[in-house]
Amino acid sequence: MELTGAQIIWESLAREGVDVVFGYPGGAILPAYDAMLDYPIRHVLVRHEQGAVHMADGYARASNRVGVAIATSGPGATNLVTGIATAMLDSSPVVCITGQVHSRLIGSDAFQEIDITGITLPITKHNYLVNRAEDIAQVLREAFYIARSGRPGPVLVDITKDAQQQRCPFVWPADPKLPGYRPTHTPQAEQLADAAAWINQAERPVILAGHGVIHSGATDVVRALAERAQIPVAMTLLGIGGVPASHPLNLGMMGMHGEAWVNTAIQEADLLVALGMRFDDRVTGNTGSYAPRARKIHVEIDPSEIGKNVKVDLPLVGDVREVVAGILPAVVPAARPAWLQFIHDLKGDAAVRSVVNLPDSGHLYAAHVMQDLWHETEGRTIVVSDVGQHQMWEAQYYRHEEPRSLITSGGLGTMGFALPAAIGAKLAQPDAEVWVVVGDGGFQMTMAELATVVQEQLKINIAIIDNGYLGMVRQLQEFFYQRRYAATPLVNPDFCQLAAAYGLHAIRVDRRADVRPAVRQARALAVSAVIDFRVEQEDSVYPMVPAGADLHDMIRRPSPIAETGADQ
Ligand SMILES: Cc1ncc(C[n+]2csc(CCOP(=O)(O)OP(=O)(O)O)c2C)c(N)n1
Repeated sequence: MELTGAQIIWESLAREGVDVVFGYPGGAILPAYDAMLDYPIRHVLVRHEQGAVHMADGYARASNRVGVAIATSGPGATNLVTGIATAMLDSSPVVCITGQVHSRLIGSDAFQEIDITGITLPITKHNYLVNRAEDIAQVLREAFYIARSGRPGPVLVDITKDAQQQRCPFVWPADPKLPGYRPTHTPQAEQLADAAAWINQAERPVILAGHGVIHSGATDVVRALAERAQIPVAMTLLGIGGVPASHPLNLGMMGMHGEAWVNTAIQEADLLVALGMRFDDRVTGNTGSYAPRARKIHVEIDPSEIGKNVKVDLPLVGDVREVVAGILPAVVPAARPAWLQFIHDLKGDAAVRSVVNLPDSGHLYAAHVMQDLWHETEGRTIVVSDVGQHQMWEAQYYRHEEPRSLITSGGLGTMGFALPAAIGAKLAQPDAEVWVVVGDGGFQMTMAELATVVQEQLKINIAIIDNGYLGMVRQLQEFFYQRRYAATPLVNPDFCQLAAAYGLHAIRVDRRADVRPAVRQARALAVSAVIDFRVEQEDSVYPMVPAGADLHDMIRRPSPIAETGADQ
């Protein structure tokens, strides 16, 4: 069959099982848009191309399928950059298709010509410039394979306008033909046996569960390992949901804003079993003093992560699910009462300090909102959080039971991620309840996508944690810059009027007693709702490990007495 390059794009996407793409048109991609009308693939018109990639990314994270974003050349392509980098840092499988100027104009600084493959080289897993229609199917076949295999990541395919217009025979390649790309590895049997032996010998082991646990669908085997050997599990931000929050061995989040008992357990451990995580600096603090008593087993699909940040004693390169399944048979059941009791005792102290356990002072704290949202929804929604203090409070107080139920930008920490990513998540899981948890700063970065919510008739609930500041930066200024609030106070629009302008339902909440009724109301509505939670303006996230400090060197919440006093 003879087709245009533009038609081949859609034929290829259909063969890859794509049901929705997120995009924004322009001249260089117009042949593809024109051809799109003849294919039964849903196109979501975004309001800014950054939103398109975040949507594709949110779609991928919610579903384990490849998300697709489309943009035109020049500014359309450059607007994708932050979204691509976000997907890269969090290993999210996304394919971006951009239009490029006519191949004869390349290199001439033609109107809307930009070297997007050059620009995105370091932030894509791979990218392509295609200038012949007959290469499009093969390249897209490869792009999808690369995006989803091994350690997933974004792939960009830049297609010249003439390649979209040319006609050629369409042949769907049987395989991606990438002889130099070997994304899967299997550890040797002796290594698996060593790992089991180390686990059996350990007295104070901790499992560190990262995003890879969720990517590889390893929840059940990780849980089996934890239960059989009674190993407590600490999670990275992106590992949340990998083990149910209600599981007795789930410790919670580790790292800069991890609870004190989690970080203390890591520092006291004699064995760390790191699964699909990469010892990011937000997780380790000072690597020189990180888990000094622990031998370290690192299970990781990407060999370049082994030994990158932390010296590892036993590397196991492979898929987390397969590796843990390989270790399990030789793991001997254990009880470890002393170790578990030690950690249990640490938790008591934290509960006393927690703001949600203080008497109601009449002030609304973001932690209250998170805890009440969790209670109302029973931890069964998809929460898409943005970046900042609210992101950490969400991670601390919303207790996730399921993998893929927390979607957030971890590695790049991209403000503006949440609303568009939630749109993608909702399209990937139409039956799921989706909540956006976003700061008043981050919301304003991509709030134009409210129009996309309306145009696509989506039901999403948006909780703005409105503290009148770029809160996380204000916190840094409070702790380390003598409260000199340079460029962090925000003058905001009236978010309720803004929501109403889009035809959405708006609720304002400034008392704790009103949180749960507002959540109930939002859930009951057919239309999307925006809740403006006016929270304490100068609250801080505790504990906090200052950047580069020792993991055990945490700033703790001031004592409850001082806290209550400050409230009055
Ligand atoms: C695109 C982008 N720009 C700047 C930052 C730096 N940054 C990290 S958190 C933060 C403040 C976020 O404020 P807000 O969205 O109101 O959330 P809050 O911390 O108050 O919960 C800033 C500016 C960032 N992460 N992303």
